[in-house]
Amino acid sequence: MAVERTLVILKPSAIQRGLVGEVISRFEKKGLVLIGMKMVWLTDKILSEHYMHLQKKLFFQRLKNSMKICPVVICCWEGVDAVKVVRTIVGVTNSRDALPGTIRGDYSMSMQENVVHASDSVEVANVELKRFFDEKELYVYNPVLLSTLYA
Ligand code: YYY
Ligand code: MG
Repeated sequence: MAVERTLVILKPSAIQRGLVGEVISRFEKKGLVLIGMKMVWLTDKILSEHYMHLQKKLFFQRLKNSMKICPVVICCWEGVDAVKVVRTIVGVTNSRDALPGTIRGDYSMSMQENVVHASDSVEVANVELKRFFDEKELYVYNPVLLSTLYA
């Protein structure tokens, strides 16, 4: 069993709509372990890196603008297969296609304003965590329920 870390950003659509607690609660209740969290106002520079894979898209600037209308909340979640588990909880990119029970499926009707970002592979998660967190902001501790959660 591989313990992984993954990056989640609660986008402006989560902050503006008061969904921060609800979204974090879903990851917590699933059994993922929160090892880092902070509120940040993102800049065009970091967003250009973060969305580099979309730089040729017509919506690139619009997407970046939407990510800096207000601060966001950035989290690091840890757990066995955390990258895949978090993506499953989040749902597919277009919220109108996302299944009920997923965050995007339950809370959004939009492609762009789809509430959360989540890393899409272990490799990407490692790059994204380095981009948004200093190593000292990620905590190593012993969650007492862990042996029960993964029994
Ligand atoms: O990883 P994920 O967020 O599900 O999708 P990406 O393909 O990485 O795109 C990042 C981000 O860009 C997406 O969450 C919404 C936005 N976006 C968009 O506004 N319009 C598209 N046609 C595709 C993506
Ligand atoms: Mg992506």
